[in-house]
Amino acid sequence: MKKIVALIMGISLILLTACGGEDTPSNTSSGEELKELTIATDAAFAPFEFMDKGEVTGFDVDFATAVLKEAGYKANFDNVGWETMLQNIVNEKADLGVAGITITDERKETYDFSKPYFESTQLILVPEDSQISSVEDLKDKNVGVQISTTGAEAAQKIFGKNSDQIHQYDQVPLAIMAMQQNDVDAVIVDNAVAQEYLKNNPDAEIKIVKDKNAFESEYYGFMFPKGSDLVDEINQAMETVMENGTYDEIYKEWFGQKPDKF
Ligand code: LYS
Repeated sequence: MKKIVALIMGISLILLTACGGEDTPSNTSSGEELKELTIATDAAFAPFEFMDKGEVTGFDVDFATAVLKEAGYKANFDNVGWETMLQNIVNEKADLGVAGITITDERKETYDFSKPYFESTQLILVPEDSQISSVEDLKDKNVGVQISTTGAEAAQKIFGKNSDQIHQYDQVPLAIMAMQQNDVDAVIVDNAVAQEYLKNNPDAEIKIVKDKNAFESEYYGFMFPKGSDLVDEINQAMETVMENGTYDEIYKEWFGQKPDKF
């Protein structure tokens, strides 16, 4: 009799363990390490991603970490720089890219994107004493942009694709520095990044020129290798994080107010 009881208990235990295992995805079961995803980024784009005491930090970092956690993954940010990021996603050296990346039709030919999570637009930074007050005024000027960005595309629309009036830099801060050294007359850059730069550098003697008619709305998304299995599950998790108040909290932390949209 005892043997039978022991046998039944043993079988129940095996069944219980097996069922438990089925219910919980392997990357979220408690006590186990979460599976890590490599997120390539360009940490010179405050407030979205920048280096602080040797760590990649910013709105994107907090948001992507929350989304990945919701999906049962751990985020490992790899600050490889903008162009290497674009390559690493194609070569699948990174699972995804998060770097204030605008979703564009052209990029969709090479990459998959998550849902949009942030609305942006381009604007113009100029020295405080500049006479430039619209895109029209840029026509005979030199502008700085970050290479391979939507800011660079906007400049190409103004000046023509191979115009030598467009000066391309690896990072946004380098373009701004070039303007401060009078190498270029203006910088075209994403609005929130320009605003953050002015906030952090109140003595930089730079001002913002907005030209609403010239620049369209853009939307940031996470960028994946084409065909990545992760897109659906990350999108689901993103939806949850955007609806359950976590997005609003992170937004408020970095932008000091609630988001109007999203
Ligand atoms: N949002 C722009 C783009 O996707 C600029 C991103 C630059 C990031 N460092 O092209």
